[in-house]
Amino acid sequence: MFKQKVFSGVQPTGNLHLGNYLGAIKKFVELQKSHDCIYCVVDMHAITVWQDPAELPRATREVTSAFIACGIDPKKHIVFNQSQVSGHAELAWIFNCVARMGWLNRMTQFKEKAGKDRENASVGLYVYPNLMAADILVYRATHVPVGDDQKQHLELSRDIAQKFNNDFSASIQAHGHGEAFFPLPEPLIQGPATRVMSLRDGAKKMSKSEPSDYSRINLTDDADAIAQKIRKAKTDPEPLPSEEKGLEPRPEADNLVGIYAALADVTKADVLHEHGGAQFSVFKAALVELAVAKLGPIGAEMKRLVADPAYIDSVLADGSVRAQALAVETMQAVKDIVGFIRH
Ligand code: AQP
Repeated sequence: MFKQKVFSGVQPTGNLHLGNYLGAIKKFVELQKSHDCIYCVVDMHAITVWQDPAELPRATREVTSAFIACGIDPKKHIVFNQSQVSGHAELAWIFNCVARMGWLNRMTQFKEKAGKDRENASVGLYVYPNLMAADILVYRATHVPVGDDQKQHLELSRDIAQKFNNDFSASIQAHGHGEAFFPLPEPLIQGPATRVMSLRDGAKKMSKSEPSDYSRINLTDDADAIAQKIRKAKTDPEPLPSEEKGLEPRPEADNLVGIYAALADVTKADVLHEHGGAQFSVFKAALVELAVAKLGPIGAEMKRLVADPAYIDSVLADGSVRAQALAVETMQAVKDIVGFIRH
């Protein structure tokens, strides 16, 4: 009933890392072959926590350059920054009135990010998932490639779409939109690296905001930095197991095997078939070689692209115009459905 369409976003909040690449951007690239795709630099999400206005444009261009360097084609698909398409904020407001407090109170990311100082967190951080639902649904997107950490937010997006469809059912039909106006967007969370962990602690997610740079591989790291970080990555003294089951009680080993598998486009079982029984010194050397071969060209291309901000800005401007045209169409229908008079 709904045309298949892909939407996803990345926040311009700091160092893009291997988790962002394997959990999200690499999938974005693959989906271009089979779907119409819209990829967004979500600058409005970024300001839910303080961002230096002098730094935000650089970070926005860096994410855009990563999209392109990883292989996203901004001509065939749409690449833009969220703040330039007003439909995101407009639909988010309507969703603020659809989503329930009880739903948002269950969001674990808010609890983690607000920490103990909840009273001092921005209201934007609290309603972040409503804006995320609006990002997806303003294009009536059906599929959303994300890392495992976004699963709960995607479930909330589906709940919001469902409640909107139910609450406004009569009006949706009266305006000729059939049974349901919004699709229930499906998360695409697949493969061996949906949750890449810190290189220093197998229990923590690899993250942009972690103070230790040794916890992550940044997409702009050069070969020496990649090699050093992998060599210093925390491991245990045992050799690699030959079966996946043997990784279960060993989060650091599991993480490195998952990274290897995702970079090589094979399964963890394939990696263990080849490297089972190897000492970490040997396996890490193979991982360094693979990571440098895969990430080196991306980092070099990102550096080349960020040196040309006029080109990056032209990509975002072009994408914003095309995204705006799609979002306006949805918002006109939404305003009719909700009962707003349009002039
Ligand atoms: N460690 C990860 N493993 C797999 N996927 C990940 N993603 C993030 N971290 C991992 C996925 O990357 C996409 C973009 O993430 P984001 O920038 O929108 O938000 P984030 O999750 O807040 O990123 P960070 O690095 O974790 O930032 P901080 O440190 O601020 O919390 C999303 O699809 C996300 O799932």
